[in-house]
Amino acid sequence: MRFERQMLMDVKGKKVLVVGAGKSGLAVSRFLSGRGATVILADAGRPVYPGGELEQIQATGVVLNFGGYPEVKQGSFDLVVMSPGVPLTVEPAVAAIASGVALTGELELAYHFARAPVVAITGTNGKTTTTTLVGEIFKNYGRDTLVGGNIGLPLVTEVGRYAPGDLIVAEVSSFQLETVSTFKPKVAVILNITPDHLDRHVTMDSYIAAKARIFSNQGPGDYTVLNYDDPLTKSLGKGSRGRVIYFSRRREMQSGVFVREGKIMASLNGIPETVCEAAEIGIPGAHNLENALAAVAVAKVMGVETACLAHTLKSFRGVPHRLEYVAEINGIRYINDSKGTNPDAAIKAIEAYTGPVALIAGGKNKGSDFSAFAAKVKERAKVLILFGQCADLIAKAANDAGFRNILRVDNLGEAVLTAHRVARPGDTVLLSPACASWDMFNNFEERGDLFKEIVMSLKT
Ligand code: UMA
Repeated sequence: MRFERQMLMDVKGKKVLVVGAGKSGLAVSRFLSGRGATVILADAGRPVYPGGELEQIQATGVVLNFGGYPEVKQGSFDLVVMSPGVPLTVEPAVAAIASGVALTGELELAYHFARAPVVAITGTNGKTTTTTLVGEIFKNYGRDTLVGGNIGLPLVTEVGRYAPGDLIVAEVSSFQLETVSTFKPKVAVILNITPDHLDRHVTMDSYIAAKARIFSNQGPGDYTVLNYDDPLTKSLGKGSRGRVIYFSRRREMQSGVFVREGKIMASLNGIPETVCEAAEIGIPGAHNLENALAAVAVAKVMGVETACLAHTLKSFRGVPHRLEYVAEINGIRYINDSKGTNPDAAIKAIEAYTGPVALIAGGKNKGSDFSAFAAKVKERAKVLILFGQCADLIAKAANDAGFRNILRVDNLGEAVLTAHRVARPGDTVLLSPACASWDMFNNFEERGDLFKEIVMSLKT
């Protein structure tokens, strides 16, 4: 990835191509045009925005190039900024790399303007919950904290408002990490790595390599927080030049964050300290305990007082679309886990509940293998209700695992009504699709919001 630091800091008069006109591309375009760059915002599709956003962005002088990309060659652009969802195999990226035009992404750009220390959090699952929790911990501790990144708020939008004494807590994705070059968070967290986004990264090795870029520029004054229980993540520790802090929910450690006799313990300077009872944390499931342990590690290395930290761990109730309690109707609990967009996340969601589960799943396939998911369905679900593009693939995996109670429907509305019909008091109806939403929805939020709306309509 070639770019010059000076170029990012001083874009006045520079010609910049922004690729992808979603949230990230719009934010980058506004930011750069506000700093005097000539911005061409390109998109392979023809995005539609609500409420005059298109006109607003044009009014800032940004030139739109929708339905394809302009040609990139030496001299045509000074800089190309990629949106995270656009792969580096698209024409403008390939041409920029081949012709020596500087290329970067929104995360790297935002980092150049960050004055506050950055805590960056990645992982296949749990990123959003952990990022939000860490943000809450710092806010409750009285630090002005920007919570953003892959969570839905492009950092570049707000980064300039935060002073050196403040804090930036960034959820970062493997897509965003692909285009970083000098990004150097004070604390880098990898929660876990299981197969995901293989349609984009192609191999596990390249997915892991993208994740590991989160700490690749760290030095001795920085911290790398890693999950000791996740073999892939643990093994990355030897590659960090920062101080590695492990967390584990399975084993006690001399140094790190772990659980002893049901208590969350932090031992970072050789003296173990009790934070709170593991059972007291406000978010359900073993995977959420791991998220909480990671948050404890971050808070401790950044000097948060234990009493304040414990208070937030107990009061934090999670994030929308992640094991989100929606309603209880006739003794049946409805849970929205629309953010369960890969098999591993859906497995963890199923495991978080005792009692029979009516599971709603399906959507856009990201190249996932559904065999472990199907085995968990066989073990814990009473019925599997499938819709969307990869319903066939999941049905086959479930069948192969010996699970027969599979119901096929055409859409989410039918799925909820079917679940409502077959569930009994004491059951949990769980939307945890194990797939992306993009075959039928713009994003997982839209899918989750519709689920909640339909469930609430059952109440009346
Ligand atoms: N597009 C192209 N060419 C392509 C592909 C897409 O022009 O080859 C265009 C599309 O037509 C569309 C635009 O690119 O108009 C979308 O760009 P984008 O996919 O980067 O989406 P944004 O709206 O900019 O949102 C991105 C992140 N999306 C992805 O990484 C897919 C959001 O993460 C993030 O919240 C946002 O930036 C702000 O930082 C979402 C996500 O699903 C939540 N992330 C993945 C995940 O969590 O698993 C990584």
